[in-house]
Amino acid sequence: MRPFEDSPISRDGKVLILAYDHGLEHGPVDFREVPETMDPGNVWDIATHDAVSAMAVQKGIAEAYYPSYEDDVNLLAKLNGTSNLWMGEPDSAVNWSVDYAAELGADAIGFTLYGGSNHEIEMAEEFRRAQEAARDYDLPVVMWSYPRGQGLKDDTSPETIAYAARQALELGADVAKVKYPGSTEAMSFAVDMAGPTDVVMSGGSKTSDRDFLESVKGAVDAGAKGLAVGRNVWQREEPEPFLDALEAVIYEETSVDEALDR
Ligand code: FBP
Repeated sequence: MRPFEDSPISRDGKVLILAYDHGLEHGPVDFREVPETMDPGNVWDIATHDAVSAMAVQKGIAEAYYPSYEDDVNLLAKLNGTSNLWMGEPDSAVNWSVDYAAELGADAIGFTLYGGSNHEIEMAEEFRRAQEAARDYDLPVVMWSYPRGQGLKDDTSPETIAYAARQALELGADVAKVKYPGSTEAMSFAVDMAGPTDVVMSGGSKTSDRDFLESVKGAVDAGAKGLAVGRNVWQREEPEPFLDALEAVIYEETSVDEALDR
């Protein structure tokens, strides 16, 4: 395990990963609200904010933009991903290898596992290959641990999220990125189930400043090490002041009111 205290994608043992793989995962709809975000360069600029400890992108965006940002932004190479045009059981194609990500200068590896999908077995085997290759390069591995698919009735119940966190530990991820299960108590259950694997909260669709900060605060109070977020940052007209507030809640552990007053 590679705890955040010793990780190139953390700041003081905490983390804020800015996710920007939505053009693949969701398509144009996510850029509709703030059309400037269609241009990856504008989001890389946002990632230079001090609060952001790494930027998670797919291969094409890394190839095209990382060379211009490598002095200011840590690269989290999101290896697998699938478009929303795919209508089958949840699955995710592996789009680049750990070797190639390392060659591009990646600081960490990201990989989605859809526990509960009909494709879970193949995805876990693909994760195994990526996780072991990442160990060769001493790159931390973040699992987007998202139970979904066939029989799953509630993909954010406390039991499901705790299971997702545990799956990340059992399969050798250093970090489990899980959806917020709705309360500090439920997130704390997930953190306990993850053991030595660090847990970070996944952002989700855009909500109000206060609602989102309350969830982040709930996760941090539960022992989560921070956040991996996309839409709740760059779908805001002014992401910088919101990153200031997130910085306060995550790294300084302030209250939500204090963070909003800044
Ligand atoms: P958000 O904060 O915008 O939810 O981004 C986090 C993330 O995991 C992205 O990396 C990914 O593109 C997206 O969520 C996938 O969302 P979902 O699978 O729930 O549609």
